[in-house]
Amino acid sequence: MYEPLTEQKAIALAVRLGLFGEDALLSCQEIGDGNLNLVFRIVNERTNDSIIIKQALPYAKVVGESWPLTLKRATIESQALRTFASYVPHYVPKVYYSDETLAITVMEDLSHLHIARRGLIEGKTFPNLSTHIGEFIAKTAFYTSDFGMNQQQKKKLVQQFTNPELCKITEDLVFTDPFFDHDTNNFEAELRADVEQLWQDDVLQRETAKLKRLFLTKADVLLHGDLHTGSIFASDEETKVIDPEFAFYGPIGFDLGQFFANLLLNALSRHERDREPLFAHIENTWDVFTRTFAELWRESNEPYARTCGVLDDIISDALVEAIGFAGCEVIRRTIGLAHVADLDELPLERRLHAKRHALRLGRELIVQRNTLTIKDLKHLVQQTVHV
Ligand code: SR1
Ligand code: MG
Repeated sequence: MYEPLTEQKAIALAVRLGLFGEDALLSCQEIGDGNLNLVFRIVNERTNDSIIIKQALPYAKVVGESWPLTLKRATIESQALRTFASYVPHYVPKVYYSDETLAITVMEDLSHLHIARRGLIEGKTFPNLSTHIGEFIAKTAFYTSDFGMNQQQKKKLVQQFTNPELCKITEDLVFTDPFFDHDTNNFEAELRADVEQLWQDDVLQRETAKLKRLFLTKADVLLHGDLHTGSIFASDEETKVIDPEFAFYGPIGFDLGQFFANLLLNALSRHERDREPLFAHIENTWDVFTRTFAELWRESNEPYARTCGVLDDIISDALVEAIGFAGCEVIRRTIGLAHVADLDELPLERRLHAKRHALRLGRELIVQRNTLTIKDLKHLVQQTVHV
């Protein structure tokens, strides 16, 4: 039977599973600060060994019990972590145990690392972040695509990772609600005029509808599905991707776009002179992604691997998608239901300025996505500054 764990019950579960030695002295704290789940950290006080038990709640914690949410997402998450681990074990936490009924995943504790979002807000640079995330996205994308995997096996994975309820959240919160006067939206009263202008923008809506359709229909690669900087643990040396409960087969540019957007949002929260590390991370992510993907492509059995232009088309489509998806993510994190601390923690005047900037930037990313290069993103930030 499913029941939400308490700290005591989480300890009892860890004991029952034999995850610590018999003489362990266990303590537990619920440390979840995300929108959806409970996260228990259990420590053996004698040895300092620790584990994480993550449990899905049957509703969205950020809203409350009025928003029911499938427990199946815990199974999607543990299966995605295991699938990613088969390609990039160094970039995901180890999964020790999972239970579909209890909706739990027991995994490696990464508390020695920082949540990348919090670290970036505090001014950390995480010098390897983009190299690691570029490699993570390239390898997971390539190996789960029809280029890196047997076609029959891929079709089975597409079925396994059909994730309709969590995809619906993204369809609504990222691709729809922020572009209309919807009651899930949440923004400062001072932004109303800017937001209403966006709601009346036919060009923007038409282009966003195209991106939403891609998200709904293009089963290209297994995606993390929610790859913002709060889904990444990092230090100067290490990077680990967590929380793939939104995993599904979708367009190759989606994870890239969400990652770019969250770096851009952090850039907008900073003074101009401090933004360069974020732009450098965006360009390096793209560089590592394209180089890694191209190496795998060249070594593959894909019959078209040596046909001139085929890889170039895949890469250029991925960039157009990534830039467009980044625009949607920038806008929804500014006026939609789920915000980012990078902007929300700014004092009011700076926050309003940064959010107006974000709305203009998000729009241009979506509308101009077909003609922008990766280096243009930095210039677009400069051009869309609100005056
Ligand atoms: C109701 S869930 C809101 C957001 O939190 C998750 O992390 C996803 O980004 C989702 O859109
Ligand atoms: Mg999450």
